[in-house]
Amino acid sequence: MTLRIGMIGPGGMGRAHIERIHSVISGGRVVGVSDVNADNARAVAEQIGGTAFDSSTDLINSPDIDAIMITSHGPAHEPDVIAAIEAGKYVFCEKPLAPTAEACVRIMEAEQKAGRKLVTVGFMRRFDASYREMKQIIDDGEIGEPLMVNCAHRNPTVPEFYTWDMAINDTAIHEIDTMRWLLGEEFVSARVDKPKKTSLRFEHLQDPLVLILYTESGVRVSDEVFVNCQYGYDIQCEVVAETGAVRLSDQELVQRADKLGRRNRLTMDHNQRFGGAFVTEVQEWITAVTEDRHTGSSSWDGYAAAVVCDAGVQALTADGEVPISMMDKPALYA
Ligand code: NAD
Ligand code: ISE
Repeated sequence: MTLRIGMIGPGGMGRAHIERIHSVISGGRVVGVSDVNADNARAVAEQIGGTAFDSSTDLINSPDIDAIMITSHGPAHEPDVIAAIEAGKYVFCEKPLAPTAEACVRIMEAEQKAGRKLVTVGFMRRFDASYREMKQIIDDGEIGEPLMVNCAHRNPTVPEFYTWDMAINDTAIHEIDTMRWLLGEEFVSARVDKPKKTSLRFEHLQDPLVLILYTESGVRVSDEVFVNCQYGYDIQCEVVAETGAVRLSDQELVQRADKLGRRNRLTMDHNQRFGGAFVTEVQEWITAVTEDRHTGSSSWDGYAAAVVCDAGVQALTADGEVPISMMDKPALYA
């Protein structure tokens, strides 16, 4: 059986997912699209030989669509995720699940009413081979208890529509989710340190910044977010533990040696850096949906990340630590 996928918002991320699904991933095909930009929906539908739906509601409720992928902008996710749940269809939603914790709570309420987990949030780093090996080393107790984690999330540049809060709820959200998963703990406080700003940024941004988070057991996570670093898409992570440390290795498979020295190429965007993780993530989702089971990050993970983001955004304009408190986890997500 080929899973018939309907995609809402086939922009940059959506088209990259379509390319993967139609080339290296098996078991699924994007057969319908919708977009607020109807011209875009028509163009993508023509490329894939599928249907351009007039609205996301029509796409979600179509009997010709088995499962939904949402790759529109974060603020647009909530109504479509809820409509997919109400239609009883599995839905893969790109991060963030929704821009605020309250919106994520509404999504969890809809899912609890449906009585089963239908929502997968696109936190792809959980599927990255390097992060997975790092987690295995920690979980096996090979380096003792983690004490500190130092992360860096650098992008070459960001467009002018990237607002000041997006450093946290669009960019750092990746480390927030990955660290919850890697350490198996929730965060209890957030602080933002604001170093000297790069001159190569839009005026409205604090760039770079450092988000400092503490977990329940006291692990300190620092996340340097620098989205106008110019030189590459550079993702770093080192876990310092009681008897050892483990860090992500560099990004490319080969190292060149020549008159200029020993060096490797740097990736320039998320699709290059996390191409393998995206393939594994979407393949696992298609396989799971075909077998009528949930996989990947849940709405609870989307909510937990949003709570930390809300505190981080607050910390951007406040001095000192902002406490983080989460609701009790509903039984559906236990
Ligand atoms: P984009 O602007 O390239 O594409 C978004 C598309 O959604 C556009 O075609 C736009 O017209 C459409 N759209 C907007 N509002 C809509 C609505 N209400 N209904 C239907 N369509 C709508 O943006 P993008 O870079 O592809 O980002 C899309 C999503 O993917 C975001 O949630 C973003 O955070 C996420 N993303 C994830 C990663 C990652 O590393 N996992 C990387 C980039 C983007
Ligand atoms: C973008 O939305 C992503 O998710 C990328 O992975 C991240 O690096 C970038 O900062 C975000 O804007």
